[in-house]
Amino acid sequence: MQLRGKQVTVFGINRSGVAAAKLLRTSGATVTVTDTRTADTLSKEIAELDDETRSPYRKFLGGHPPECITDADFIVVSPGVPLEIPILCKARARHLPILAELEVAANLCPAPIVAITGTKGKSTTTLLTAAILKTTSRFRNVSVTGNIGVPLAAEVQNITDKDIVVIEASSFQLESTVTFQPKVSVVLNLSRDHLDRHKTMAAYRAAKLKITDNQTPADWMILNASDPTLKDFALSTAAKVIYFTDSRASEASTCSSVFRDGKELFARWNGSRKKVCDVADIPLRGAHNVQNVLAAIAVGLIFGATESEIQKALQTFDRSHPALSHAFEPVKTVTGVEFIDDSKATNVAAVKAALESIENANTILIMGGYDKGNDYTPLRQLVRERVKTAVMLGEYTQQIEKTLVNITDIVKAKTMAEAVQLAYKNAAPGDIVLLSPANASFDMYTDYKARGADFKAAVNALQPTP
Ligand code: UMA
Repeated sequence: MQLRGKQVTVFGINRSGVAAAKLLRTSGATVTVTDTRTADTLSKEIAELDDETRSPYRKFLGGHPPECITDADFIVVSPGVPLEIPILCKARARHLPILAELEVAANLCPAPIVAITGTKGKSTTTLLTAAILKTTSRFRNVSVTGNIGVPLAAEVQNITDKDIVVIEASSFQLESTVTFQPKVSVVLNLSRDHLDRHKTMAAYRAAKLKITDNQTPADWMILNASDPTLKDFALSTAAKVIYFTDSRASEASTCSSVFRDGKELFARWNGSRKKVCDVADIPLRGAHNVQNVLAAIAVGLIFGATESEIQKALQTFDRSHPALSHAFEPVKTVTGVEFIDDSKATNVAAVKAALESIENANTILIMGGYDKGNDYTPLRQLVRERVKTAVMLGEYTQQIEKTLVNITDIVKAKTMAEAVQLAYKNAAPGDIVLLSPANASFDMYTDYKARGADFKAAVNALQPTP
């Protein structure tokens, strides 16, 4: 990608936008930045941007006026900027390329890339994959970037061809890629999410599928054979396909695969079958995490990880990474009632996975939040079997209530403290209280972390029943 002498406008001045602007400028481009937020709410980001010996960036704040793209050769968008805003529609009409921060950064990346996407499990699989690759000591450094929190643009200048990069790739990032070509792509699963942004499942799916657009037969694509919605992904890739599945089903297939057989995980690799590890080696709770581990093992095997290296990586896995907080995280047991924080479950599929992992018929489920166009019907059966009370949190729970009416007891709470107290009141020793909202948090909180922190605080404030 030729950047020297180019005029580029970066949309969004947050982590991705700041990193992209700095990278573009260092690479010789002249950069304009623009954000709908005003200067007073952007003081930290502006300080980070302009804290250089060079002249300040040209900025358009408090909106995106037409002048912000007048001179641009192309546009770089932050993941959080929807592509359908009027100024970007105008830019498209003028045939101005609109590129993701990921597209620009990956273009400048000298190391092989493993890109991991899916509706749920991306962060966990990214960390598991990085842990396995680190244990092999085949790379000078394993860099973990993307949706997990650090944009690739912020890291790419420190990356060499002796390293490897593991990227958690969201649909928002993939949507505006053009030449992005990971050495290994991983698609964990696909279910309804982010329809407020993508509008249709077809568009969401198309954004995810971009992960393999430029892969060739020298690359690999790892697919979840247990997810029927991914069946025809294999038809859309030129890469070698490897399946993973939490059942033995794919053993019969002729492709290489990684699978579960009872209490053990196996690989069918280069024509032979080998045991990789025990399910008991998996450091995280829940059936969905078996799938995440299987996907990470497949990546490890591609890069030559041995069984003992994989076992060591799993046994020494660091669970303290912030991305693992609020993801089915046990908080505390109060008078025999266990409280689990799954605030990161911002879609229906994640709640389904949580309930499948619990297998406790006496669960009190706290749900609610900003609805991204969810369909809650896939939860009906599990809720009938496992949820004795559903606590509706916040103002926007009408759709959930409509779906779950007559299936379980429904109670309503205005605040998290009230929701936790109600849940505790409805629980008996041996029951589980699960915060697994199925929705984004923006109705009441800045993000899912703030929501999870509020849940933990409310749980910690509970007084044990004498
Ligand atoms: N903005 C505009 N115009 C608009 C809309 C927004 O200027 O029309 C501005 C906003 O005011 C804001 C910026 O654009 O300043 C948007 O920033 P951003 O949301 O892209 O923020 P970043 O800090 O760059 O975070 C992004 C990802 N955010 C989103 O995808 C929404 C982070 O994922 C990611 O960790 C980070 O890049 C680093 O790669 C977060 C996320 O919520 C965790 N992701 C979604 C998810 O996981 O469900 C996809």
